Amino acid sequence: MDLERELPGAAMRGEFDLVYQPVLGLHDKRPVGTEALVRWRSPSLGTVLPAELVPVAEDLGLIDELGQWVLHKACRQLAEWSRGGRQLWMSVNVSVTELTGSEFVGRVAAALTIHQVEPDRLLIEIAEPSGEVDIMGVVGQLGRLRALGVRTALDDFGLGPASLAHLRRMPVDILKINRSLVSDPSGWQGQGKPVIDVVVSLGRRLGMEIVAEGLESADQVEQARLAGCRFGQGFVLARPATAERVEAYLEEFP
Ligand code: G
Ligand code: G
Ligand code: MN
Ligand code: NA
Repeated sequence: MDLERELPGAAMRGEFDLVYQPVLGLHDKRPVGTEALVRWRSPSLGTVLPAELVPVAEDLGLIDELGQWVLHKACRQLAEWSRGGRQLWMSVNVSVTELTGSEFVGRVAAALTIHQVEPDRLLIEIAEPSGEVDIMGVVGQLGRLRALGVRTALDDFGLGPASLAHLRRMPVDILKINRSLVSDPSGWQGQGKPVIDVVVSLGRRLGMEIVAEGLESADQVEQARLAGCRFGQGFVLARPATAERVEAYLEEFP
């Protein structure tokens, strides 16, 4: 496949890029952080999204190289946006394969030092683990990240197959409710609301803050706030954008 032929060397050729999607506090609609989302700008294939890129990188053994590039780029950007005392966090997505690699925690520590980023400004997001992964390995690594002072998030919660069994064991600070729960057309009115209410109260009782993802209307934003989600993300609040555009957006919130 073309992807597999082109991917080796893409990092060296400078073809990876990050876009950033702001996360807002739902009480005051101000940005509290941004999430780094990788893009592969391939001259021959066009823009390749992570859903395609990440599995191929894993198959080819290039996921650590990709992940390292993302981590350093995101930390450098965070340091830049934090100058002048701006309090923002940066989310970086990692796959379970990356997280459970033996070098992962050390690499995060190194990136924080190199870019002079306060550990609690970095948020590592992992997708809800599915059945086959080594849960205790995931739990151990998340605990080590937290011991560094880094914050952790469980991404796409509510989408995976074994949510509740794992949730109580996960050392995470933030629960991100997947947009399938949030943007279901019947979501906030009919059967969706009790599901969201229970997820929010479960997360909060476990000591987590809640991010509602995929907010696409003002009504959803208000419902998420009323349901107890402290933070929100979605196209109606702010779309993923280049560093320059996000920088201009942040400037609007002195
Ligand atoms: O940007 P997009 O909506 O296509 O992202 C889809 C998913 O890809 C996100 O939910 C995220 O979990 C994952 N993703 C985005 N950037 C990265 C990355 O740098 N590394 C990994 N492993 N996954 C990413
Ligand atoms: O799984 P993760 O949350 O990391 O995925 C983030 C992806 O979700 C990004 O690729 C982003 O483009 C997408 N996204 C962000 N906000 C919205 C939204 O409001 N609606 C939809 N459909 N996708 C969104
Ligand atoms: Mn994410
Ligand atoms: Na998500």
